[in-house]
Parts: sequence; structure tokens; C-alpha cells
Amino acid sequence: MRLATLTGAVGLAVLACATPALAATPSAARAGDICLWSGRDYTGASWCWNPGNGYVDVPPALHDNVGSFQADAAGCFINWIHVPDRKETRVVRDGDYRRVYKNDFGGRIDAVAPRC
Ligand SMILES: [Ca+2]
Repeated sequence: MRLATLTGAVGLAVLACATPALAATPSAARAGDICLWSGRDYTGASWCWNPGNGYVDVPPALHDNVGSFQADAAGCFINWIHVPDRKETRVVRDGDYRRVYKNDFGGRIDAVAPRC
């Protein structure tokens, strides 16, 4: 029951965050953000993260399901192997992008954080 409530809250938060990103030019990350898309070539569901957000679990639509990304900030992609002590990470640098990422770490990503 508690989990269901939490999932509902996350879903609402995702909707609130996803709307402006979808309205923006889909092929460009917002200034200062790292943006993720579910499809390749910056298509499908999108979500943007800002370093000021701190550690954030990616929305359900992008969990283990990032098809492409564009970074206008530095950060860290995280795949949890065992919470909280075992994780796999990828350093992201300002300017990094991948048009096809699902066959790589995009197929495993769980969270984004300011640093690894
Ligand atoms: Ca994962």
C-alpha cells in the first residue's frame, strides 16, 4: 500500500517535469541540464535533470530504458546492482551525447547524480 502511494506520487512528479521538456525543442538539451529520451535520436519520453536536483532516480518510463541523451552539464549515471553498497557508474561530461544508448549503459540506468 505504501509502495503504491509512493509510485503514484512519483508518477505525478514525472508528469509535472516531463511537460516542459516535451514542449521544448526535442533535439536540444535545456541549458545546464542532462536530458534523457526513451528512444534513439532524442525521441519518445523525455526527462531532464539538473545538477541542483542532486541524486534523482530516473522516471519509470526511462528506468533501464534510455535510448539517447544529451548533456549540457556534468553528472553521473548510476546503475544499482545492490542498494546501497554496489553500483555501476558512468561519468557524464558537459557536452557528452549519445544518439543510440540503449544497447549500452542506457539499458541499465537507474539514477542520475552530480558526481560518481
Ligand atoms: Ca538498472
